[in-house]
Amino acid sequence: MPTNSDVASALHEIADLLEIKGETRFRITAYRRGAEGIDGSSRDVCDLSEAELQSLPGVGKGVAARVKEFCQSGTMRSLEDLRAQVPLGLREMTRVPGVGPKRAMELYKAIGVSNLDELKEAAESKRISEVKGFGPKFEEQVLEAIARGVHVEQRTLLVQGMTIAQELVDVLAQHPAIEQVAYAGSLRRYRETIGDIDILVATEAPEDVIAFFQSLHGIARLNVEGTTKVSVETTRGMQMDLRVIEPAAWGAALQYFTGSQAHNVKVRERAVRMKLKLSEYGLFSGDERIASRTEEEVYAALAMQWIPPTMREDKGEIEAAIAGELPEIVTLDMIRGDLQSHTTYSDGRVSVLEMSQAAEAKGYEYYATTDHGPRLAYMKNLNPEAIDAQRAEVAEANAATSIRVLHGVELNIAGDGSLDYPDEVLAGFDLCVASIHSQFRLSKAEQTKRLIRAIENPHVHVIGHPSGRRLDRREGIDFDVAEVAKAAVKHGVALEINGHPGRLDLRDDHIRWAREHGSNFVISTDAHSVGELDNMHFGVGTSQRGWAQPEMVINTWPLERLLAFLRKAGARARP
Ligand code: DGT
Ligand code: CA
Ligand code: CA
Ligand code: ZN
Repeated sequence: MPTNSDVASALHEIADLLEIKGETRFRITAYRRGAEGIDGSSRDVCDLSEAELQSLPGVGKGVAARVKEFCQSGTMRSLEDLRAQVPLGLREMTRVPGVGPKRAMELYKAIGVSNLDELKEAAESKRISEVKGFGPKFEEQVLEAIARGVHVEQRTLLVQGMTIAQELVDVLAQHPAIEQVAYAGSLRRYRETIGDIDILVATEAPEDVIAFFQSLHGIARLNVEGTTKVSVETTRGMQMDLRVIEPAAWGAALQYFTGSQAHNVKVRERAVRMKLKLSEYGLFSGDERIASRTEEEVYAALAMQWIPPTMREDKGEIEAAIAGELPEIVTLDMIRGDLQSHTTYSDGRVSVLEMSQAAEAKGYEYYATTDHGPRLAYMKNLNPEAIDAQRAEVAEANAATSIRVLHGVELNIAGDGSLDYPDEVLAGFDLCVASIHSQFRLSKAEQTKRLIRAIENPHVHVIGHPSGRRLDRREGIDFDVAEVAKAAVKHGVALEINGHPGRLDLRDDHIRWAREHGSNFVISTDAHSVGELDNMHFGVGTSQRGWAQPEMVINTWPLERLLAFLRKAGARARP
């Protein structure tokens, strides 16, 4: 059965193709919004009825019908028709500055130019200037752009790359000739965005494996180099590098292709100083391979601790690993509860009870609802009249589950640092998260002051997604991380590491700075649906990139200790 991301990909592809065909913005947007709604659905859309589909945000009647068709047949007539009408290379042509979807289609119709190579050749042989509406100047522009390299760096959100990579890894793992398979590169390092997907396969039968790649679906273009490297472009325009290696070199290859490049350079320098040579094939002493099977073996042979992939950025981890002083980092199994999430009292999809049961099913000890306070007036929020009703539902959820359900709130920090409710109302919540959702353009000094004022409120426990950035939409606020961290320590407030894949906020470097000032953290999903509770690993990965230690992260603590923190009882023990 197609996954939600398969369905969303197909809809995005329709939108891409319509754009090239010069269809109306309205139709294109309808497909894109539909794709986003489906991507964000917590349930498998192929299990939904057409009516249920249409209740997803952005999904209208037309899109719903196409989704049904896709779920039943594995494709959509309209997509197949469009694919037949629009050669794939045209999409690549649209990336040339000055060409765009409309002109690409015009050139295709007039002189049959259907990819970048043909475009270049047509410009060189001056055939483009013969087409009505195009001149020699345009030809020059095109050649210049191609010479500069058209591929403007396009980075993809970690979550999108991971979904695709994980699906492929799962498929490859089933292949009898494949002994090991994993994704590597920036994806394995949990970078917030990735340039491409790197997948590593260990096999004794590279030809079989490469033939298998070639038979896979969703591949637009594939380039095989010998028996070790396959570059792939997926139909959605994502780049993928597949490396095929012998099982005996697995650890060395995984270490090499995980990177980062800066990390690798430094590790290799250490090898050289030890009179060894490190490559993707292994660690060698002269001609003798002394380590290669596992990463652990390779690092051990270099007399250093194994370094978690998320820390491999050459930001001090190599020196620490040599000294045997890598800090302990947080892993998913250490997380005892999720402390930011939304229910139907604001913009969440399901009830307090359903979210609580889902948190219980994840094995958590505690869980908090934190619906939006009333200052977020443009959407449904927790207005003062609803607080008591929700508190009663929280009590019911406590009775109905074995976990501790906390009644929290996500407050909005106004430009001056004030919050949604008066102090006596705030005092009634178990947990107050305060976040910035507006006024992103104030000066650094004003933003810092605003955050610190919220921190100074005696009822605030957590600053939610402190920078307010959205990776796909807007930069976060500029603020003084050190000053905010110091104030947070002083007032017993934790800084959130928000695991929503569009946020990942605090970001890695900020965590690292805040940590130096003794800050506490909380890793939360900010889930708006049951499915989004699964995003915890993105927060954990980000916390690892920032070297946050379990001791610093309040939701690795047992319930009693967390409750003491929430009561702001005394000084918090920190090493
Ligand atoms: P990305 O794809 O831009 O998000 O970043 P990465 O780190 O995934 O980079 P990528 O895909 O170019 O290469 C994957 C890893 O392979 C990289 O982290 C380190 C290794 N690697 C690739 N090319 C080189 C190279 O020329 N020198 C070194 N030292 N390592 C390389
Ligand atoms: Ca990569
Ligand atoms: Ca790559
Ligand atoms: Zn928020």
